[in-house]
Amino acid sequence: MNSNLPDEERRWWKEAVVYQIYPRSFNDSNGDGVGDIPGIIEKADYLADLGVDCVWLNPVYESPNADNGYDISDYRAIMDEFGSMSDWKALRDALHERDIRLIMDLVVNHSSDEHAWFVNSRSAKDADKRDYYWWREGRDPEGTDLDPDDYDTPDGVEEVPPNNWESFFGGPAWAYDDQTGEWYLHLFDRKQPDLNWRNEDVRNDVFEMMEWWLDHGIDGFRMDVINLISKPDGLPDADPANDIATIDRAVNGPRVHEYLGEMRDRVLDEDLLTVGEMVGDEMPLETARRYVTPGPEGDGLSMIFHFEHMLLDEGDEVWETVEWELPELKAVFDRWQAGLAEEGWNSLYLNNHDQPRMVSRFGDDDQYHRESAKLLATLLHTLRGTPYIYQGEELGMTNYPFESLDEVRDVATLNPIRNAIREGKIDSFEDVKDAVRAKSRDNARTPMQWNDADHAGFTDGDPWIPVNPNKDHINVEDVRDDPDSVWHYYRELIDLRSERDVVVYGDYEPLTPDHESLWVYTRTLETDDGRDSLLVVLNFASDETAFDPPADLAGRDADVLVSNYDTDIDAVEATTLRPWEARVYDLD
Ligand code: TEU
Ligand code: CA
Repeated sequence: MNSNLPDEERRWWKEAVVYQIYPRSFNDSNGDGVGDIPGIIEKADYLADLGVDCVWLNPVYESPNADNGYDISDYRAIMDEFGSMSDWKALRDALHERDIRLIMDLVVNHSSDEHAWFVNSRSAKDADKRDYYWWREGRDPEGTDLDPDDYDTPDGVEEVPPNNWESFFGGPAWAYDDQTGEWYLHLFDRKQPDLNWRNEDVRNDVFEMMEWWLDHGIDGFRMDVINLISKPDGLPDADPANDIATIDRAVNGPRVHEYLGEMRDRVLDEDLLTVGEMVGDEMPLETARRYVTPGPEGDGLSMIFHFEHMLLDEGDEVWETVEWELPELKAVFDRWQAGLAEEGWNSLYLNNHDQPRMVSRFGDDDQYHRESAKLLATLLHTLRGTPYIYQGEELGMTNYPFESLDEVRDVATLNPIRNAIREGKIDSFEDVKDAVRAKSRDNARTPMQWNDADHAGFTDGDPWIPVNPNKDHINVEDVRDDPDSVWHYYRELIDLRSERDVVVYGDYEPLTPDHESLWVYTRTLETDDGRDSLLVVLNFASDETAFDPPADLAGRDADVLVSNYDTDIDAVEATTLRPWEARVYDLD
């Protein structure tokens, strides 16, 4: 690094670029159509060439795969399809040898219903592990707003669950279980029962498991829906006027900081990268800061994933999408950049395994595919925070042109569609096709496009999910050959981050909050060496846009460090930006 920023202010996880791997879709080494750990090892040099500093591995634990590994049946074993524990160790070593750290997904709001804990728990009301999950008696429908016909109970059971919560994946958040005639809570699929964190034994078991993985040399955790672990006392009904937001009752619950504080004290330290996924609508910044402030005032997570920019194009129904507007997108980021400027740290992401491809969503994946993918990359790498690249993003991978339900694999897409067809709200897939194309999680899960061969070089067998036909012109082989590609542009941005402290630590100041298509900001770092400043100018439009610099910057000497167009500039001046043009000016 290039400034004399004091060492105690540095953190490796602030300086890092994280690369997210969804193993099922990354690289298949044995031709069964499913990506696996040996397949990732084959690509370790690829990751090193790209220049990333850390890998976040989506779940690879033993799982019946109701939700692709987010339903874990053994936290200390590797899923057979993905390989063995010795494969996992070889992956860890292959990454560490290349100076790439490794963080693992921690999925402890719920387990699989096939986990030994749940198998025991459901077996009898007085089973040892009964209280590891949320079991409740049903209610008489009389006097509730609930209709017993909406629940999947055996003939003769005319009752409704203890409250009206709905699952994030559609339908009720409670399932009736025949073995004991009680209901269990599942905020996600019915094969993902929620763990009862009020039970100290649950917490002890989780913390021991985390220590076990840390003893295996990992560098941190990405914590799945960690703000759902504390449920409100009495499990009160939610406001039925909300859609799935009914479970907002369970978001940032009353004891969540107590539980995370225990985790911080017993398991975590500040040299680990810990990133908590925080579902829900807008989160108060106070709450956010509490999660990311070092202990004992805060929970000590390195950073969190919030969803506010992911909600901008969400309509009221699962398949309703609305247009997002640039001023709103900026407002979200400006709020978080300012909100965590003094205390805490931001994560930066524009897509992941649950979200549509960023170039299809926020860019123009057709006419200005390359330009807009690069512009979004510029944004991701020049805001203040830690960037997360989702596999394939560095090629500009796009959404998938779904034609039928047969191409859909995701439980969060299938469940609501099946429910809606059953309830007569829609007739067929055709009615939701556009929405699936725009929003389904499967858009992110089509296989990584390594080359233009059959199945994009992902597998020699039949891929578990279809390959995007645009592998013919969007693939690793081509982007590595083309010096002007999105891929090489990512490398440039990653290099810039390691060369210039201002990219990591500099203050963020937005200059055009209300502009319809321009996003302009400065980054400034003051150290004993003096001041280092960058100006970032992004044209979020397929048209040209005039840019007039603010008076205090106009006329200043500057070079353009990175841009997605050829530029020949030696000062900040009024200019016309080309479609999706991005420029990073060096002001010193
Ligand atoms: O996701 C949390 C989550 O609630 C959303 O991403 C959700 O999947 C989406 O909005 C539904 O349309 C995490 C994981 O990232 C996801 O893959 C898992 O399915 C989920 O938790 C359950 O573990
Ligand atoms: Ca395989």
